[in-house]
Amino acid sequence: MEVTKLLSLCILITFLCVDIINLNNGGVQASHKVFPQFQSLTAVSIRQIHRTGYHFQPPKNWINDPNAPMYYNGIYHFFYQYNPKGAVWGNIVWAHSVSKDMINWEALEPALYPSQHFDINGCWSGSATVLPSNKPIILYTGLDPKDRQIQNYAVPANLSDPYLRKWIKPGNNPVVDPEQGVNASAFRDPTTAWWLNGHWRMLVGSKRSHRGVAYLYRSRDFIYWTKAKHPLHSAPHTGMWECPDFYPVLLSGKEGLDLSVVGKHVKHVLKVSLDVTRYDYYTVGTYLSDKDRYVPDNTSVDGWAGLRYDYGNFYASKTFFDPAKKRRILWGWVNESDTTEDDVKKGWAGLQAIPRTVWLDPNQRQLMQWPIEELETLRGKTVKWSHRQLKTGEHIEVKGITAAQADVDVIFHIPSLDKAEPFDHSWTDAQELCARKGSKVKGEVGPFGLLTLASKNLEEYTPVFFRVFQASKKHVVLLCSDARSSSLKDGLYKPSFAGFVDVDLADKKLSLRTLIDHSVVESFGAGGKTCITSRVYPTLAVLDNAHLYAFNHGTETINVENLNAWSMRKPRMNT
Ligand code: DQQ
Repeated sequence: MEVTKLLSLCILITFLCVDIINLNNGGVQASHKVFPQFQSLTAVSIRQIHRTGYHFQPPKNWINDPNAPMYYNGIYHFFYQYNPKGAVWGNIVWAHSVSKDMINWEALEPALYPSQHFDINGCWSGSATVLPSNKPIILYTGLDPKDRQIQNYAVPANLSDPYLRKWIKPGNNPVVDPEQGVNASAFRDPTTAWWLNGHWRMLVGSKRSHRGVAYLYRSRDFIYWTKAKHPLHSAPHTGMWECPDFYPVLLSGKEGLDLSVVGKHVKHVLKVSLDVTRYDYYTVGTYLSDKDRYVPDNTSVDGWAGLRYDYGNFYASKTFFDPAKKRRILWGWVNESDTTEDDVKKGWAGLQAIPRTVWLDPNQRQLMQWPIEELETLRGKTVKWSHRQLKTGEHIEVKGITAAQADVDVIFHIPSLDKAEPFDHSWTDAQELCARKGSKVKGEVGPFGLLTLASKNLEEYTPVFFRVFQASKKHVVLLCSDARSSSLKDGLYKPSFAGFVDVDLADKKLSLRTLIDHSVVESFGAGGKTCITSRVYPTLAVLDNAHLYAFNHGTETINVENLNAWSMRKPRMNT
């Protein structure tokens, strides 16, 4: 059974599942499936119909977590977990790319690879901190000869090299050892450090039995770290917390903040990547800096019922503060949904979502996310519609752009909400609701939206759409990105990803931005309140045979107030 499907099933029988995952991994407690027979197979080049045009990818092989994104002396640095020898997880090194705009990338030699007793069995995820002396420093997880997870640091060999090509791992590593009581096979992914009251602080993800934990460490000099008596935060029944991320957000406005900002004008966000479900969850809350504790607001819940950055395929994410444009940027890994055999044939697996700017929603209950503005430099040929009606049952083609590699931004206006279908309060699972009420299931207000990567006669299509329900006091909005009809090919994982959109429909408008790139469809509902990324592998709707439509299968007419769609050019991508 595919791991992803298995994982969905597992939410019900969670901890049994953790054991299954560990078995698959040959005993190493990280949730990447290990395929020894494929680990070092060189890429086979075939017709690359599913390779992306403008998403971050190396020329070949496997990639996973984003590591240590940072801005340093005018250059954006991006590191990521990479298998230099094959298209499955294994032989992991820190690949390194540099950019001036986070869209065009130049690949450098790997920055870190196993070489010392403190990382001989692996260089796993970590983060960068730029010290006040303007020196960057990386913290990462190393696997020692006994496969114990320990935390190390690395520094640039030559600060005057603008690309920081070479990194040194000083001999006084590791800087953090799993001490007694800490699970040495579940102790990884150090965060960027923040400075407060004379000490650096950083987090390491872990678990104690089934309780997810973010251990807090303090240091005066970045070298000698001591574990705080209490973790920054922990939550029962959530399993291993991978790749924690903790940062302040302004109560109002889109500006990002340096990690060390505290005060009444900010809230804090704690994100954890839950190994058991493979989704990234976050809470919005308060950092009690005097006690070094984080308390989520009562509008945010820990665990699987909580808020997600993305209700689709998006994991092990990490943010960083970009001082050049005063914004916080989010990077997330988008894994494949095809089979391992497909990946070996393609010669590659995994990509990074388009970097997103994140800020606090004015409602202060959740984050907003939007693709970085630099993406717009790739926009080419454009099509514009204004004030077009979508009557019930209609689908109208958006003609004149490369529909397989496009950026689409639409504002829908809903003339009347009176007939919205009633919402049943037992419908708490958005993905299940989307499976039940797909794009072809007629409604009243919706389903309406886009049919992306569609073949001419709709044998294949990935609909991204809204459906509006009437609950007792408010409207409930569902956003779906449904892969079930995305491909005629069998053996793919084709989930009906969905999330609810916490939006006020007073103006009767809903916006949708969708980035389409051959095998990835990244959508931002209501200005970035709810985001969903789907991986799809059409067989007919490929390259010039892909089409894009706007559609409405609700009884109520929907107006497309504005639609802008662009063909997207290819950036320089790690060549
Ligand atoms: N991937 C890394 C780990 C991390 C996991 C290993 C998350 O450090 O916990 O490649 O995808």
